[in-house]
Amino acid sequence: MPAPIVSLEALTSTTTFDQLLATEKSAGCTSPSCGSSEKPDDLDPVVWERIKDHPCFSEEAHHYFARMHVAVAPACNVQCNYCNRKYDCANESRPGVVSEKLTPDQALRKVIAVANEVPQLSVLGIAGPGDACYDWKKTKATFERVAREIPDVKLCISTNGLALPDRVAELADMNVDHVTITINMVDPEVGAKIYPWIFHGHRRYTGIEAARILHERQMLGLEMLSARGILTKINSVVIPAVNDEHLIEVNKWVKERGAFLHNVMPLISDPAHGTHYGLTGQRGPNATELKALQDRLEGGAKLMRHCRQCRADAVGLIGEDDGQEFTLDRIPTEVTYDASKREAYREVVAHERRDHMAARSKAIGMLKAAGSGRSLLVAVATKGGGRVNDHFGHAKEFQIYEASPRGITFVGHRKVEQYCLGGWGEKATLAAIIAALGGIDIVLCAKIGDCPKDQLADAGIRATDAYGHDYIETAVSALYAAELGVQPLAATA
Ligand code: CLF
Ligand code: SF4
Repeated sequence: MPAPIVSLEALTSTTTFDQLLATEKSAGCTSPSCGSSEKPDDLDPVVWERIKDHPCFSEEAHHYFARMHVAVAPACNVQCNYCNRKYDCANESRPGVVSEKLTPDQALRKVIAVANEVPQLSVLGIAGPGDACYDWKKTKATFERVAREIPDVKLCISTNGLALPDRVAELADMNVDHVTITINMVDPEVGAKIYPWIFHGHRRYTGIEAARILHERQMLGLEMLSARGILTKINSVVIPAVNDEHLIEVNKWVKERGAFLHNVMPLISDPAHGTHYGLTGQRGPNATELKALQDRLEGGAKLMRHCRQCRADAVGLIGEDDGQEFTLDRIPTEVTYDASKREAYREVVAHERRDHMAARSKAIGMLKAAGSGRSLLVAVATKGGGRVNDHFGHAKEFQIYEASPRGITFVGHRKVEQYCLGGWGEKATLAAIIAALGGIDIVLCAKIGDCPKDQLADAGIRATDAYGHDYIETAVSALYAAELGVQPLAATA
């Protein structure tokens, strides 16, 4: 069996989340160089209950809970210019072949195996390759089997929306409470540049007519879901010079039709993927362009900023992918669900989240009281739990927070190569990490060696491990106060 992501030997009712994580991967870098949680104030309690364990629908939940995808529905009724079907569905994943397509029975076996080993698991998603609503029989059979065996796993789908109106009633009957629709346009003229054809009502449509039908079906599906109170997230692929400006209009349309979240995600395009866009040199947006668009969309439909464009067979916390540990050949042919680890984990998390929420409120209050117009961009190395708890050299991404008088906001993530491998830091990797951290004021991590710290300093980026294992918001507010001279900065900064 694959190793559990969290060591559960350590789980007791008094175990804290960070102690629990600290039992994992605790060997430091030896290179010298190298449940009933509180709801956020701005959310309706009923909505909070529905999203608090969903790592995509709640940014706060993604520190604690994991999703898994099963690739059971490979058929698709739309052709997108960013997809060539040999790869994961770009609706919900980064390009990369799915290791294996599964039958509903195989999918059930995999979900049970993951639930037994990954206590953070809270959501099962069907998110490509293909369309979950079009390849409906397999989607439905999978959801029915999983709901019977593990009723508390949330069911979630992603769809291009064309077949969605035909499935809304059944989705509601199956208690599917979270649906993602990929909506890249509300103007068929724009749509014709993204979709060469669709297949609908037993016939194929092309050009503007295809885009018009897709648009009408997407809007209808969204309205039907909203009318039934099902939470919707809209994913939009940002395609520079094709729909980037147009997404401001899309954001308005989906907000008016009750979308809960809008996730604008960068086009990933590479000739090696063999997609139309890849082969014709259509580029995706860079990080600055994406952030600028997200900032322009503030005030419209609420934005999701913590998406990692995960694979269609991803397993684990968002930002991690342990899918390769759960391929069919690595799980037993007979598996029986054991709820004990997930239940124990939830108890620990419930306690931890209450504590975290209180610390967060206090930290944000402090920031607001400081009354400065300054803002600070902080990169955090974390492996979950909302804490500064990863070593600089182990991080594969940094979570980026902005501290300002408005509060502390998660603004995105920056992916990096792991600097420290086998106890030694790689010079070339460090240069790439420093480049990836451009514009960051301060890096927070649980441990950092003198060499990377000095080189970061040379590039104008400060780094500190003085707040190791603190809550992220507590650490960020302390840094912010220190910047303003309200209190001294911790010693090693
Ligand atoms: Fe999967 Fe999508 Fe459900 Fe999440 S992913 S079907 S809503 S459970 Fe999440 Fe992955 Fe981004 Fe999707 S991070 S790509 S938004
Ligand atoms: Fe590919 Fe998904 Fe588009 Fe279908 S809807 S063509 S699977 S990206």
